[in-house]
Amino acid sequence: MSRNIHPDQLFSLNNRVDKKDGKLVLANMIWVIIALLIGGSAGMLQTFIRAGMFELPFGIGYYQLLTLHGVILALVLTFFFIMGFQIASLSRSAGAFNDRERLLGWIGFWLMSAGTLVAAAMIATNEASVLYTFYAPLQAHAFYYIALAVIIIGTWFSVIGQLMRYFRWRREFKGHKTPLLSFMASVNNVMWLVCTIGVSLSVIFQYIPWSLGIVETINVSLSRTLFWMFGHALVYFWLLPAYMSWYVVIPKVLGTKGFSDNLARMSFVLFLFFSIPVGIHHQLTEPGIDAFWKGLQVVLTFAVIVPSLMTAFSLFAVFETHGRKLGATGLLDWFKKLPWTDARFVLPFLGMLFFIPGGIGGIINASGQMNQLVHNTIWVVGHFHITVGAPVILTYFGIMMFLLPHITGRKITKQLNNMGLYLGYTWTFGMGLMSAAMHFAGLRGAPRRSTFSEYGGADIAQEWITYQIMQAVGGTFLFVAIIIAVILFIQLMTGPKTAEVEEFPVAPMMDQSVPTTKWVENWRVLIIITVFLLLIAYTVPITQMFTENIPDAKGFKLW
Ligand code: HAS
Ligand code: CU
Repeated sequence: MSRNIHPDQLFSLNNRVDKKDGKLVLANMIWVIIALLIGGSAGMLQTFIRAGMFELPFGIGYYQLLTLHGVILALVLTFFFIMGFQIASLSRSAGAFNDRERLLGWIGFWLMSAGTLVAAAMIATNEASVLYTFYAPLQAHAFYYIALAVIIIGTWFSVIGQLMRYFRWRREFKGHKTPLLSFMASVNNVMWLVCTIGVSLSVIFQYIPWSLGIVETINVSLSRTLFWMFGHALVYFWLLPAYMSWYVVIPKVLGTKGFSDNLARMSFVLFLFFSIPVGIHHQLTEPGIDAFWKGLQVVLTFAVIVPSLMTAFSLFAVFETHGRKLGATGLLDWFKKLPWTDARFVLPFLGMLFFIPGGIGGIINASGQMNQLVHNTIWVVGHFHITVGAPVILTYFGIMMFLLPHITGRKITKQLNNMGLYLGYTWTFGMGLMSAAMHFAGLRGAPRRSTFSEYGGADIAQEWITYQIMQAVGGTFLFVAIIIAVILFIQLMTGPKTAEVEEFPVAPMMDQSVPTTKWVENWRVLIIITVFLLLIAYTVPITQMFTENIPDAKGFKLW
């Protein structure tokens, strides 16, 4: 195709998600709705149990329910959403998938579905109450680990199909910068392929042989380190689709341009570099890793805060310039000019507000000394509910508001828009209350990953009760919000079809026609730097886990 095509023309080549791609997107989104309902119900019950108000019937265990909650929400819901949204983003910005690329998406979808069903069966039969982090030496049934591996392999198929779509665009429009959304999805996908290597090696060579009884013991430090090499990048794998929407979708919803294409790409590249070599910040209190390497990974963790600060800066810039264009004067008047009745804006905006304390909490966690105080407490649970449980999920909801009608040929009605607003406010109230209570209880020493106990009537445990009741109230509001969400999403997909179809908003950037810095799309360089940083951060600590004489552990089944 022509090299001389004008960038503005390229920008508006595709206005819709292709119909066949849309089916694949929808299949993924249906899993999201199912997972939300099951995982959310489990969550509410947990808050009741922890408040000492409820006991599970039929011999169901607390940790069994907690495993279900974590796996279904943190892995299943997010993975299906991310695959669906990224496929839609590529199809919308780069153009329809070809048959081969789409087939990979479907194979991925079916593998992920099969893995999910087997993992759910293992949890339901109480063979895998080991939580979503599956820390050794707790030992689940081999099928649980195999099922998780199949889910990950499913995402690889889908991701490779998406990357093939992106690279086909690059060949077709040689010399032009790729559409921003497609570039962002590709960064997330490459990060995913690199970070999942560690956990896959651990599952294949450690967990599966050990749970099958082929070997008797497991190297615990190694398994946890390989898990977190993936586990921290995982949190950005959840976050980056939300950032895609904040950079590209939100400005269009406001009716304005995004701040900077070059800045957005740079921020994503920094995520690629720094998301993986930081996993040890989850193991700061663990033995077997030298203080020096913990310190180094803490420094790298502070580096990965920078692209989030760049994102916050871009958002403020967009909001302020937009408000001033509408006539705002004074320091903060622009705030009033934001579209407060549009659910496509309000849902993610509430998420952004959550991310301010969420980010601050992350920085506290990452600070070595303060981590000692919070690590094993429910503070950390509060932290991840105001990161993945609010900014990320509220933005996912905001995306589903337009994506579901867009691919099924409908429009958001006024009534559904209002339901979206109620969803946002109910969720915000519930999550705000629950996670604030978790943070405060954590500071008073309330443990994480534990069921209700009065600890023999200890005074300190009495202090936690009020917070636990607040958590249960918050959990109830969240459950109400989930019911609203499920009804809303079903209506968005099944209402009467309309002649005019809801748009998938994609904004041009203020520097849209400026070419991008060359190396930013030089994937060879990007991957080399990513792997290089990974090796610097992990080679010595992992070598020490093999060479130092720490005994391996046999498996435990404590439930
Ligand atoms: Fe975290 C533990 C450090 C971000 C998720 N984290 C967890 C766990 C999860 C999780 C799930 O260093 C627990 C895992 C487990 O099961 O054990 N986290 C950080 C740091 C960041 C961070 C430094 N975490 C996240 C995100 C997550 C997430 C994002 C999910 C999506 N986290 C930790 C550490 C631990 C940890 C330790 C281990 C704790 C332990 O001891 O176990 C940073 O990336 C945060 C940077 C973010 C910012 C905020 C930028 C703000 C923005 C919004 C702007 C708002 C606007 C609107 C514009 C600097 C972009 C405002 C408008 C107005 C008008 C006001
Ligand atoms: Cu982390």
